[in-house]
Amino acid sequence: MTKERILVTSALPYANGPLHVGHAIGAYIPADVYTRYHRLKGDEILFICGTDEHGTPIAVTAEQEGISPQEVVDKYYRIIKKAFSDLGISFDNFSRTSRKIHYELSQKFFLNILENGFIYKKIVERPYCPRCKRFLPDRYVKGTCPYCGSNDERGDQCEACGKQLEPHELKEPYCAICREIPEMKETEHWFFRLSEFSERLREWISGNRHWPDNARNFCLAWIKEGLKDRAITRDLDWGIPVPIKGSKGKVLYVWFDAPIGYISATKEWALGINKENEWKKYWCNKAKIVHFIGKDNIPFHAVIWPAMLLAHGNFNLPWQISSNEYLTLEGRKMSTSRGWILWLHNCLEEFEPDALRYYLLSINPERHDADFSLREFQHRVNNELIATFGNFIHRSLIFIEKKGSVIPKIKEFDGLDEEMLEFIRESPGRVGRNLEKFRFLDALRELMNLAHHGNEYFQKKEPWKNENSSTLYLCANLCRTLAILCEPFLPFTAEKIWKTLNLEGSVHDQDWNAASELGVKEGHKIGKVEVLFKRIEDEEIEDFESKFLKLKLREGKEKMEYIEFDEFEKLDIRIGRIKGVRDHPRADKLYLLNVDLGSLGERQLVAGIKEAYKKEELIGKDIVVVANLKPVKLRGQKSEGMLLAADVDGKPVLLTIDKGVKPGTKIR
Ligand code: B3M
Ligand code: ZN
Repeated sequence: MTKERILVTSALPYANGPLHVGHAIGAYIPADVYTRYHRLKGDEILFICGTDEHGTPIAVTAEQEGISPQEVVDKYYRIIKKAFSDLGISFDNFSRTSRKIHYELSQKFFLNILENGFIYKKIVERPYCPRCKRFLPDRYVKGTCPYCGSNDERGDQCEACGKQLEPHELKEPYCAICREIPEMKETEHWFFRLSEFSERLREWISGNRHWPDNARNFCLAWIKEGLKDRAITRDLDWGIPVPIKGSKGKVLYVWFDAPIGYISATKEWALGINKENEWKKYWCNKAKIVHFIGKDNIPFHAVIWPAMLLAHGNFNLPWQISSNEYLTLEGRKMSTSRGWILWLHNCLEEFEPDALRYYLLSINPERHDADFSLREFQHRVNNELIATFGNFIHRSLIFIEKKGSVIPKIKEFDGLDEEMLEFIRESPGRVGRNLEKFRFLDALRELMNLAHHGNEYFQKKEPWKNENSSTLYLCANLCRTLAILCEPFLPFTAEKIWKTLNLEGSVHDQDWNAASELGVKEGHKIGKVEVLFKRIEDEEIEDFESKFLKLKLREGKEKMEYIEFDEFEKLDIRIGRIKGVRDHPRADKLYLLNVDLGSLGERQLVAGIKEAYKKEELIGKDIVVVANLKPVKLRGQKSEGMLLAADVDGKPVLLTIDKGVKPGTKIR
C-alpha cells in the first residue's frame, strides 16, 4: 500500500491561561489519536503545535493579572506544555509564536501578499478609549453583538452566534478595562483583500466533499453573504511589528500571524532534525494538511487562512478540518470567572492520563455538544475501561502467570478458536476504518468490542475447567492485538501491556496491521503481571469536587470561604431611599436610580433590576446600599455604590427594611 504524507496540526492555544478538559478533547486528543494511528501505519506523518502568544487575549490578561505580557506567555507556555506531555499528546514539535523564526516568517508572508497585490492601506475609524488613551482592538472592547444581540460580547468574535466581529461593529461598546464608552477616532490600517477570493473559495469548499457538513455549510453560507476585506493590523504594542517603515505602534493581527505558526513550527522542526528543507515536503510538495480545531475557529481555518495561502501561493491548502463541538461541565457552560471549570493539569494531578483520555474520547463532542460529569467519568472508567478492557487483559495474563507464565503448545483449534482467529485477523481494519474517517467515537467502540469479545471467549472456553492450551495462546495474542490497537487511544496502557507480555521493542514502534498476526509464540514467557488501571473511588471524586470545583455540585453543602471581622467592618452599608428612576440611555437592562443616603447626600446608582421592577414600584422604596464602594462608570454612567438584592435564579429581589428608618442609617 502506498504511504501517505500528512501534516497534522492542533489549534495553537493562547498562552493566557491553563487548558481545561474541553480544550483537551476539542483539538488535541483526537489529533493525537489520529497521528498515533498513522504513525503505526507507517505513514509519513508530522504533528505540529505551539502556543499562540500574541493579540489582545494575552495583553488583556497581562493587564488584569498586573504582570507583563511576556510574563504571561512564559508562565502559561510552561503550564500548557507540561499538561500536554502528561496527557501523552505526542507532538513532533511544540513551538511558540514568540520565536524569531515565526516573526521572520510572518513578516515575510505579509510582505509577499502585499507584493502580490492583496494588501492595501486605508484610513478607518476605530474605537478609542479616552480614559485609557488608546485604541481598543478586539478583546479590549466589549458590547452587544450586531447580529444576534447577545450582550457583553468581545470585539473579535461573538461567542453566542460564532460570527466574526470587528471592534467598531459592536453596539453599546465599552472599554473592557475601564468600562468607559469609547469614541471613534481615525487610524490607518492594512487590509487583506478577502473579498477577491470569494469565488475561488466557494469552488474549493464546494469541491471538498470529504469535509464535515458543519464546516462546509458554515463557510458556504458566509461566502454567500459576501466576504469583506479585513484589517490585518492593530494599534497595539504587543505583537509582531508591521514590517513597513513608518508603521510604529502597529502590529499584525493575531489571527494573521497565528496560522502562519503552523508553517514556522514545521520549519523549526526541520531545523531541529538538521534537515533544513524537510518542512517543504509538507507545505510545498504533495501532502495532506489536517487541522484539528474547536468549532469557533472554523471561519479562520476554512476561509481566511486558505485565502491567505492562496494570496501567498506555493503552499498547500488544508485537506481536512476536523472541528469538535463544545463540552459542558455537569450540565453547565464552563466559566473561568465563576470557577466552574475543570483544568486539565488539575485532573492530571489526580487521575491517570489514560483514564481521562478514555472518558473524554467516549464522550467526544464529535457531532453534538457533550457533557463532562465527574460521576460519569468514575462510572465509565470503573465499569467500562476497567471492567471490560482491563478485565480481559488482567484475567488472561494472570491465568497464564499462574500456569508458569509460559505460553503453552497448541494441540488443536476448535470452532470458537477459529472464530477468534478470524476476529483477530480482522481487527485492525475494524478500528482503522473509523479512524481514517475521523470517527473517533466509533473507533473507540470497536476497540472496546474487541475486549468484550475476548471476555466472552474466555468465559465460554472456561480454561479453569479444561486443560485448554489454545485458549491461553489466543488470549495472549488478543492481548497483543489490543496493545497495538489501543496505542492511539491509551498510549501509556498500551506500553504497559506490551511490557507485561514481554515482547520486544516498544508498542509505539509496531505496525498497525501486524495487530492481525499471532505474535506471541508457543513457549514464550511473559513478564510479571501488574494491575493496569486504578479504580476510582467515591472519596476521590468527592475530594476532587471540593478541591477543584468552586461552585457547589448538585446536593451537598456549599463551600464557604471565611473573611476576617475587620474585612467586614470595612463595608459601609446604609439604608437608602429611592427618589428617582430613569432608563439608562445605553443599556436595556439597567436603571439609573437617585438614592437618598441621608447625611451622605443623594447619589446615582446604576442597577440591573429593570427586568424585575417597574419604575413606579421603586419610587419611595427603602433599600440597602453598600455606600463606600469605589465609584465606577457603567456604560458611561456614574454609579456610586451598590444596592443589595437576593439572586433568585438570576432575577434580583431587593432587600428592604422592616420598620421606618431614616435614609443614611448605618447597618451593622
Ligand atoms: N489561539 C485558539 C482560540 O481561539 C486560537 C487558535 C489559533 S490557531 C491558529 O482559543
Ligand atoms: Zn478604557
